[in-house]
Amino acid sequence: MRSFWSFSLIGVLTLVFGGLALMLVGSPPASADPTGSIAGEVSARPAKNRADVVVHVVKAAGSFRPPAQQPAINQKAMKFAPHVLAILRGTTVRFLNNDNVRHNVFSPDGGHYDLGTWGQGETRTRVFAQSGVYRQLCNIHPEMSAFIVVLDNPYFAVTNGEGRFRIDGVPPGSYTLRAWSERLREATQPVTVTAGGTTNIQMELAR
Ligand SMILES: [Cu+2]
Repeated sequence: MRSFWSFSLIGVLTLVFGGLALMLVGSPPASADPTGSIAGEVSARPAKNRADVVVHVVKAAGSFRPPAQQPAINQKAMKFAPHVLAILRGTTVRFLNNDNVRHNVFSPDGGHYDLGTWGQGETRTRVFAQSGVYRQLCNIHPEMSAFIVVLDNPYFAVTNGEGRFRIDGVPPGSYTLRAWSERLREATQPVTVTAGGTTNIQMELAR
């Protein structure tokens, strides 16, 4: 019995003083995230216009490298997918034909380019060195279209079907956020990003 009580006493004392010590010292510093996030929702009517909106930071300091992983635009089931692709300036985009018909890719933008016409399983690439909006069209199937939005910094996102977006890894600071849509007038909004925080944004787009 005696050993039981002394054992318990030591246990209780350890807990009490251990707890006190932790309270005094505080929790160990977590590796603080030096960047923040911007998240939110774009509203528009009709609801389908909430999707495929490019939300991006207009101007940010720094020099940025294109991603090692090259994004792709697929031509599949007679459609470009994704319909809207946002990329950092300097990024190489791969164009894939996944249909058993031949497709072409050309654009009237960027001084007009034509990547040619090719068959199933083949790929072409293009480097987008200048920022801007580039329509992607197919001269065989006039109903096909897509957009590549080339941006000066990597702080961008494309909204999902509900109009939601999230941009992570943004250095703290005050910025202008812009929303670009194929069909609606662009909108801008000031935004402040804090380290470790998420700034919530609501944007409304109109025609
Ligand atoms: Cu086509």
